[in-house]
Amino acid sequence: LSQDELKKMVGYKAVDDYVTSGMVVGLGTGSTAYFAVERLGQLLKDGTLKDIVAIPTSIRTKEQAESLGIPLVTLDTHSKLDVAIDGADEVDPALNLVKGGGGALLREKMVEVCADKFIVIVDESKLCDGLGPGFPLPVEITQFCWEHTMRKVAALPSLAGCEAKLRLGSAATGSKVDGEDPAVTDNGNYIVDLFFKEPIKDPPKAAEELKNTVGVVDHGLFCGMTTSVIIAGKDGVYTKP
Ligand code: DER
Repeated sequence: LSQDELKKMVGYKAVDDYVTSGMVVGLGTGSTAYFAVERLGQLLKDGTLKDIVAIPTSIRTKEQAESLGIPLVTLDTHSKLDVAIDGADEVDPALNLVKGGGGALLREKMVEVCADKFIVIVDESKLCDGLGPGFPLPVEITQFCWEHTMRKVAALPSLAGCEAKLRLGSAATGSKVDGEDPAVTDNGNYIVDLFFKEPIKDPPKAAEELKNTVGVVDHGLFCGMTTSVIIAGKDGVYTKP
């Protein structure tokens, strides 16, 4: 099975297994979440699901959902969601995540902390023993004095040894540079990607230090948020825990 077919399997399964009529559903961002949004649109169209409202986690997910006729609301009217479904860049054994490869981490976290269930959908390549080396940690920062904030972030004790790089080009393409200008998120901020040679020893501590750094809007460590991870691997689909 191709990686796209694996992503489609878990995206569809998440909607089939966790979404029922009448729910408020958070829609993630990225190439795996794309399939969950597609499945939700299908089931609404064929009448399997009714009375669903959804909250997108990025402008591009909003546009995809609108094209599928999925009724959309925002956190302003719906601060409590039944379920949110999203991908991840890395999943550690404690189900802590690195997210933000697609530049949507702030809206994703805002939505996903409000969901009764947060279902993560990944292909097996995202599983890791420790967060960091497998995918750079995105940190969303203000544009004002970004170099100052980047220096402060890189010097945080829990992030020792990281190399910080301002994300250039499109915010959505992760650390793959596709332009010379700084990437700007849906929220008008910059993103710094932190590259690690060794795993982050204490992700919750690192998350706290990042949030306490003035100039940091939010970061891609999603700790203690995951309800379940649906994983598509070569031997089929399985769920953790
Ligand atoms: O940017 C994000 O947080 C995405 O959800 C990312 O973590 C996963 O994107 P992918 O499904 O395209 O790998």
